[in-house]
Amino acid sequence: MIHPMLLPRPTSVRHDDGFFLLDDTTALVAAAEARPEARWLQSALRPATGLDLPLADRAERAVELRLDGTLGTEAYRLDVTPAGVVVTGGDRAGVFHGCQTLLQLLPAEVYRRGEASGVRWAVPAVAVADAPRFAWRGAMLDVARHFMPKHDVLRFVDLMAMHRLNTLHLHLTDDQGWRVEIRRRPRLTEVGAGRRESQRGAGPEARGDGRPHGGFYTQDDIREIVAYAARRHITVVPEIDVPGHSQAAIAAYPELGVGGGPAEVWTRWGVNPRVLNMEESTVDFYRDVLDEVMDLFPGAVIGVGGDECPTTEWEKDPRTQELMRERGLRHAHELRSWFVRRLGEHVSARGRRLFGWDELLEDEVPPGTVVASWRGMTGAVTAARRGLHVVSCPDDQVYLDYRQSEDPDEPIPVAVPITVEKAYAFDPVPAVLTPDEAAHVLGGQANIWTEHMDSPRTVDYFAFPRLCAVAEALWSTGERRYEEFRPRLEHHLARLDAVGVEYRAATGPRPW
Ligand code: TNX
Repeated sequence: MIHPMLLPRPTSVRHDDGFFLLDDTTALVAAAEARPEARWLQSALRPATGLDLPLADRAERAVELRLDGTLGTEAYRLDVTPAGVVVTGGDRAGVFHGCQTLLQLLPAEVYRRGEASGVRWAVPAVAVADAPRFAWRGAMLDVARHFMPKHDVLRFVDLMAMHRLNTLHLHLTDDQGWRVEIRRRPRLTEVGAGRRESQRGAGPEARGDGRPHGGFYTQDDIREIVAYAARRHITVVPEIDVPGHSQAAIAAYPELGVGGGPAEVWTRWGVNPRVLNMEESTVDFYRDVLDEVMDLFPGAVIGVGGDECPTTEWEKDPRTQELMRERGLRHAHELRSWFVRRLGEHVSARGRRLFGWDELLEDEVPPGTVVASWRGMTGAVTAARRGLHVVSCPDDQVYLDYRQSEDPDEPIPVAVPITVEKAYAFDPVPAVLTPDEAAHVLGGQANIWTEHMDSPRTVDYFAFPRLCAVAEALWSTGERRYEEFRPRLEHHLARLDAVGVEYRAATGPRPW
């Protein structure tokens, strides 16, 4: 019997005798509703196996895709016998996850994009029953600090799907770049998508990378990414970060800044003192932006950031003080929640929910807001107790920009080490919550901040294999033991090798 070494680990796996051989007599039989998943499976299997798996109404030797609503959201069963393969999904997403598990049962060569010769495409006989622990299983990509070309985003989406992750949070704007075309405000990308060479500042926080950089997604690019992800049952959550982290927008439209003075797209890292001004016209500007964003991203949740917003500029600015008096606000930080609330009204008027970082909890937040707890898990506790939905992404466990070991050769040694083992121990539900409170935790996500990742190669190195560990923490139920996970991960790395993922090897940093 071949142990299938599935990752993330399914709820249950029964191993039977024998195997099913995929060959040129095998056909695909799919419920009408699951045709898109059937076509996806065909295209996933074809390059390496050279097999077409034609769609048929019935067949002697078939891979069959069925739907059974009693199984539940995203759940599936996978039954392999020598006579055939049946994938039964609780919904289309469940069918898709079952197909991903089917791929993992095949030799790792199945992930290659060219025909692999001399491989027998034998699927071991098993009965898998599986369902996710959490509904929000995410990864955040910061495409603002360093742009990730569309082609590489699509590849990342495929890697997410392979790990049964279902939410891609795109951090689309920051001080250092605006990455999404907004038709009514073209300068956001004409000016805001590029940054010039930095004058290196003092101290590590103040340093940029000293190189000009740019790039953005056209609206067609975004539609393509969203559709490509949807095909893989991944929702893309956009984030337009306000009212801090906004210098790229201010560079494009100086009237958005406090005092209205000129700015350039920021060339340094760290927390920027520049913030948006709190005029009504700024609310109008961002409503227009969010209108286009909501047209592009059909998901239920729309991110507005809200993190790391210094109040010093507001405190020093007479016009802002006047606005505060008019609005009956006593402390400058209340302006941030005022602004976020205004945008929240706009977002909820279109039936969407606001999504933001845990700083939002420092003031009242609109009901229905989804809070990302990043400064450890205290935000998760506070939000859940206030009845808000939570996505856990504590920096000390799932910030994949943090270094992976204490090894002095670790390239780009940011912050504290987060090993694979540490990432694997991630639990999105704080232990102190009651079951009722815990029900507010939608799930979690790993955050990939890219100040120090200027290429998709580097993102591979930081994301993998830690993202494999996080994916299992978000998908699998039951006890998690690292000693049990480790051999499965070792086996799984052969799949990543076949895809061509430049993960960090257990033997240490690569010599670059
Ligand atoms: C904090 S997490 C940030 C980001 C940085 C990150 C670096 C959050 C909401 N803000 O702007 O990129 O730390 O680890």
